Amino acid sequence: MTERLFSITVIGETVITLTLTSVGGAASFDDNKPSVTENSTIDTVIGTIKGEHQDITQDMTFSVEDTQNSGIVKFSNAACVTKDEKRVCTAEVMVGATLDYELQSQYTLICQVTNTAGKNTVEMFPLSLIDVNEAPTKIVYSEDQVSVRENINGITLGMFIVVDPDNTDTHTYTLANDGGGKFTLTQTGQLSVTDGANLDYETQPSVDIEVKVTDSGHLSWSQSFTVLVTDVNEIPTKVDLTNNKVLEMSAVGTVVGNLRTEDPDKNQTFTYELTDNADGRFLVEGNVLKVSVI
Ligand SMILES: [Ca+2]
Ligand SMILES: [Ca+2]
Ligand SMILES: [Ca+2]
Repeated sequence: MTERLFSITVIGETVITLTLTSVGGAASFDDNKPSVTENSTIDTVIGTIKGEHQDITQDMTFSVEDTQNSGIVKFSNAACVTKDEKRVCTAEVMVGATLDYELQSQYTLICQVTNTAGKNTVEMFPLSLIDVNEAPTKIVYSEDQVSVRENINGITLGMFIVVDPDNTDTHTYTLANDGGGKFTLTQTGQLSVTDGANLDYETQPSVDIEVKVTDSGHLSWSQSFTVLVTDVNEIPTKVDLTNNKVLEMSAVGTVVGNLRTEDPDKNQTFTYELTDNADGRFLVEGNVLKVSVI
């Protein structure tokens, strides 16, 4: 007896197989495990969705959703051919929305294929985002204001803290401008006044510095800050008299001269008193030295 083999195809009842491949995409991945690099622009091709149908009379359309309903992936229109006695339809899988690895790194795609007869098949595919290093975007200071009191050398101030889209990135801090050598910064962002800074509110009430921060992938961000030098009341350094000679027998109330003061602080007022009035011979009124007794 000759054995006969029969192949029976039940038109319209056959299963449609769905496969998601990296064909045409920027990154290669195993079939049905798509991946795409974060920050890829919209319309970037990720790969190809392919539907196969044993009924060559049936065309297919594809649609996609994801469990987060983010619209992260979209399909192009399908193109269909008959090959090896199958109907094969393909569409490009493209980026449909912003891809931010740090926001979400895994998605589940719900892909549906519908044939001409209205029959559906649904497949779920995991989509992985690939992280890329991104540059730091900002530097903030640990206090409300970068400030320091004048005259204090070698003091430790606050910390600079970087903002980087990559959550686990590491960073090194340097001063691109150290304010003329008045400030230092540790690699971890700790700001200090140098030993020889001699910050003086009266001559330089603010000092500009620039902080540069570099991440583990050598991407950097620089930002300028103004350090406010705050005023401290300082001791007067000198008192003198505009005239220090007076004739003998001068009348009571005769003006000898005016007292003047030198003081590091500007716009200050002074009061005077005589700690030694030469046995009552002189008195001071305001800043005026007068004869008190003939
Ligand atoms: Ca990243
Ligand atoms: Ca980074
Ligand atoms: Ca001062």
